[in-house]
Amino acid sequence: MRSLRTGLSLTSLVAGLALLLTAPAAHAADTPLRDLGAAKGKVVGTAVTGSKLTGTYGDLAGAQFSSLTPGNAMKWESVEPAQGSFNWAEADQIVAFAQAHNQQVRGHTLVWHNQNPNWLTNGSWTPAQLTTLLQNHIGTEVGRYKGKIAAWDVVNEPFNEDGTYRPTLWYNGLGTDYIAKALTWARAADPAAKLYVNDYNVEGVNAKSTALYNLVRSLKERGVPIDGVGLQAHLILGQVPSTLQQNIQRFADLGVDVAITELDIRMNLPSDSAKLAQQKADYKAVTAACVAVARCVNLTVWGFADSDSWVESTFPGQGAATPYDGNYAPKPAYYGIAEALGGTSTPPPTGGCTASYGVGSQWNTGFTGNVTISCSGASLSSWKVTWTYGAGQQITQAWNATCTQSGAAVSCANAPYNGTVPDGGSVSFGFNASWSGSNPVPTVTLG
Ligand code: 9MR
Repeated sequence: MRSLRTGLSLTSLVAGLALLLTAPAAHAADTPLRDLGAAKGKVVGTAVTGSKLTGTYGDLAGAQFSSLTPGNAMKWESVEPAQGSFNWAEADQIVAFAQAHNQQVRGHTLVWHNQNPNWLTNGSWTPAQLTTLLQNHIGTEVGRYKGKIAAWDVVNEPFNEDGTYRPTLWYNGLGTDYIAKALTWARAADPAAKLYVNDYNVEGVNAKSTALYNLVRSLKERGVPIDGVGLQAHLILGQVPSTLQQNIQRFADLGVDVAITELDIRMNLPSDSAKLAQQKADYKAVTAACVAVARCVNLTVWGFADSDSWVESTFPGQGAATPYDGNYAPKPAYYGIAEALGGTSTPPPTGGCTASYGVGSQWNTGFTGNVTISCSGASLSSWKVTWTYGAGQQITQAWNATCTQSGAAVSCANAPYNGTVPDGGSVSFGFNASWSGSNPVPTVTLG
């Protein structure tokens, strides 16, 4: 409660609350994805970064999703950066957030060739040492979160594109049996967690997914614990594999669950309304394929907002791969997921432009406000935003817009230089105003 001691902190707290309430308000009536998914027997998840689980990002992560996957926090380099020295802070934080929001956690990932600590990658290990290292790692991490993880991506990305085994630290040292061993150790450490093998480019029927299929079949024949396969689904616009549902079904028929674990659909930038409409269709097709197969239990996006995606830094010139834009406004893709889960769409599926009102800071007689106009699947060449103040607030000065107030009615139009709001972009303006008594947030209209 230290932040309540000073007036300044109190006003910024009030201002922060006003922003929280207003940012997603344009679509407040939409049923959250997690509820739509529940009605279809599907868990809907997102990858998250622990430090961002606050403000609008935290609100959306908690409200829209019923499963969280730590994007990086549970990887070996994160949890044991120096041998024997552990850092569980971000992973613990994400697990606690999930529990507070009645969400599952997908643990990601125990055995991988990437994001291992240097001491492990650069070490020279005998097979016996590697066995001990891996067994201890799995026992320690799975044991720490025993009872709190719905599913573990035990082994990540074991295959090459042609379906041969990827030559990793683990494969080179221990042979193919590292997979069976890892699964067995994970089962011993948390018998309730579902155990997955996870890979990319295995969404359609192809050489790599067939190798995964053969692995799962052989593990089951040998009695090795395996509960599911993760299809990462890092897809390219317009390229959802036509055999996606068939592929999900063949794994289900083997007797394992399927999860879409890391869905994103990237496009060449900049985005425009045609690309966003295609992306909506693609998200809808992937979701529908999962809905069509009962054993497809979880659909997880790899970051829910374009500003939090790995794509733009990894594929120069590509991006806009997630269901929310960089201002946390839902894109057509969001409505593609929602519709495939049985939800209805507002606003129109082709997208549109919205205005949101926020209070930046507030003091005893005045406050600074801001309005952001965002477009997704549409654009503007000029704009006007109107609202009615409910408690006598009075605008005294505005910037980046021309504002007039008559009684309670406020009307703000673009300045000569900022009428254009591109598809996928936004424009903001600010103002100072007076208030007394209360300062309720008005409903703004873009017209
Ligand atoms: O989202 C992760 C990103 O922040 C990391 O920099 C990257 C490093 O490899 O890993 C990303 O997540 C990957 C996931 O763990 C496994 N499948 C591919 C994902 C995207 O690279």
